[in-house]
Amino acid sequence: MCIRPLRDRLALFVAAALGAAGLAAAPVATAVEDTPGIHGLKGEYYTQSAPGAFDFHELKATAFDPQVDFDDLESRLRSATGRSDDVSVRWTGRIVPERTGPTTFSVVGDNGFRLRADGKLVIDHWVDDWDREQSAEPVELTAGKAYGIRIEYFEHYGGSDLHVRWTPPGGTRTAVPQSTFLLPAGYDYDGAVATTVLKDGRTLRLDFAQELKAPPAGPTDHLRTVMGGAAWPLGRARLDPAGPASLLVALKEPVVDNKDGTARGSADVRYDGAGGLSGRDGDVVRSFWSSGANKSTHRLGTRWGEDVTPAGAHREYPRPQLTRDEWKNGPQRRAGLHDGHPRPGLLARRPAHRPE
Ligand SMILES: [Ca+2]
Ligand SMILES: [Ca+2]
Repeated sequence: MCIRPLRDRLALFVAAALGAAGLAAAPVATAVEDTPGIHGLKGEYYTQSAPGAFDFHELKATAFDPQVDFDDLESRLRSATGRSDDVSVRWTGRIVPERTGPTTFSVVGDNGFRLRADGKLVIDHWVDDWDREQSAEPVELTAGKAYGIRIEYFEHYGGSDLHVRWTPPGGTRTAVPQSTFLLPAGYDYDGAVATTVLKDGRTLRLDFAQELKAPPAGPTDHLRTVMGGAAWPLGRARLDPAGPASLLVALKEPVVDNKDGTARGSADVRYDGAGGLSGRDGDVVRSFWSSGANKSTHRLGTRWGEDVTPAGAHREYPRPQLTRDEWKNGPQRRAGLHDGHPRPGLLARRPAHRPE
């Protein structure tokens, strides 16, 4: 869970600390509310007015996005807007760097994008292409200060992905981590701030920025979860014994993934606000749409599967499904050949129109 309260700290919003190289405008400090910070961005998903318009025509859904590092946006765009082409997304919030010094942002995606930091356009690639990474000029950031950030993106057709990265001072290029993002000032959000498919592949954990009351029976009727584009059946929900700010939801079918728990894709969770979830203070949790990592290590396989490699086939690989008392169709096929007729299988593979 990535909640890092900003209590007891007055974050400053410093205008003009970012922007075109060489600009040295006097910083304009603005107080940010002294409340716990929720790490993530507000994502607004729009349909475009026409194919190829690349505009923000009709707002269809608002999401909490922990970060902008999507390998495949298709199912998310469809879930938000009903379609996965001709869609635009705007993410807004603030970024609080951990190190002071020159910081380089870069973005790569399919299709166009632009990035504003502290109100200044630092990457402008509103271009209908894909997989051409764009890097901004390094900008001077100050650790602990909050800078406004806005990422805009459009998907035309075909595949869709987007990765917003940075190279902090003395660091290496990585996806901008969730821990550095804050929601926009004044945006009141009380939904899940992290959603994770746990290692067992059978549990979905929803983390909140507040402690919850024990959920009533059946709140999962009001939750909808999509894994890899497929709606996933849910069981009962309960408070996490490790902490009442998390909800554990049983998955009726295990989510299959790789043995390292690092597979691509995400868990996509929507709550309609009517399932009786409430904070410990009694405030009802409103509807939300969130997403997060799939860390399942559950794999489909036999108990011998881990022993077989390309270089070491199992000598006696058990095939119980091929055990039978007698072979029932062998004699008929052989009988056909003896009679001078081809086997039925050979007839089926003959081309429909053979040259005479
Ligand atoms: Ca698409
Ligand atoms: Ca595309």
